[in-house]
Amino acid sequence: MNKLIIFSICIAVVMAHPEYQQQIPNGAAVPDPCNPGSIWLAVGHYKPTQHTQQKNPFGQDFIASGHVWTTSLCQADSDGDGATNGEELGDPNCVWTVGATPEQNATGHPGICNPLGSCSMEKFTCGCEGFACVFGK
Ligand SMILES: [Ca+2]
Repeated sequence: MNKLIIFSICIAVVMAHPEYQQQIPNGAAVPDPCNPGSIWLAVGHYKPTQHTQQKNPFGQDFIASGHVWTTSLCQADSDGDGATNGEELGDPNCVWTVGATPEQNATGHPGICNPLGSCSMEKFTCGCEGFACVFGK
């Protein structure tokens, strides 16, 4: 039983859903707020390169929109830092469509408060694991 659980966790951890990167503007070029100059590949998750069970607020909103970049998802501020998802992902006018070149580069992470720790609603800290990402260490 434990081997099955560990196996399942391993499968979940290695998946970063690269197909979803193509569904949002600059999905493969979102800056990593924990490591300036690096890219956060798993944009809906709390780990930069890994699928995690706990989605960040943008990941939750992305699911709610059916994994589609809609005007309402673009205009939302999922992480509550004052910048819309579109502004952070380089689509400030919410005109991007799949396959198009975004108007601008991504300037922030839509699911992690910028600057880090400035949003009272989010308890994320760099390097957090599991539920610590949601509830704080
Ligand atoms: Ca935001």
